Amino acid sequence: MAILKIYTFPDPVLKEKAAPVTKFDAKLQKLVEDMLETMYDAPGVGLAANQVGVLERVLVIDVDYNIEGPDDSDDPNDRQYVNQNPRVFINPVIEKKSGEWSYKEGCLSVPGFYEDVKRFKNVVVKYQDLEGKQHTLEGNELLGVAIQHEIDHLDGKLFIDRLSPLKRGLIKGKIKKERSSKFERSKFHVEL
Ligand code: QAP
Ligand code: CO
Repeated sequence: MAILKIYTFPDPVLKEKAAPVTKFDAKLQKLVEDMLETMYDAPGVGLAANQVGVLERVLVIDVDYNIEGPDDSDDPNDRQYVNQNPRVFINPVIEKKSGEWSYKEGCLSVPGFYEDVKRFKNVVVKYQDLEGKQHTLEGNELLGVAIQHEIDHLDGKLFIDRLSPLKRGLIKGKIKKERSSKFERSKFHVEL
């Protein structure tokens, strides 16, 4: 298993549309294992293949687990993961959607920013597992939001693209300013 690099806004790979998976082989299994490890390490509740630079329709989600350990420790080795419920979705398609629900979303590809996003409260998603077998699952509230947020990634869309132009502009401006100051520090100053 390996922890993969998570691409962040404005990397162009996040704007690409991912292609359907056609081969359910060992390589796909390895990608899913690495994506799960990367999500739990982050930690996050969902990860789409685009976010690790792979343009295939693959998602991992776990909205059920908790991390326990000493509150004062930053050491990942002190973490204890409880109630893990890893879900894998290959070629997911939303079949039914209903209701409205707003949730303060974040994204591992837009670190440090959280905003309310309005989405469907309930979705029914059709997807394949690692063996290529078809399944149908209903997701409500947090799981429903996670499925919609992650499928958006496969279509090249970020949660900030669903905000008002004003909020989106504010966030994009802050990220660009942050990036340029980091660049300046590394290029022109040895010490801080
Ligand atoms: C998508 O998001 C999601 O900014 C997954 O500094 C969002 O795991 C599903 C994260 C809302 C359901 C509801 C974000 C971690 C994780 C950050 C995430 C950060 C560290 C986001
Ligand atoms: Co995301």
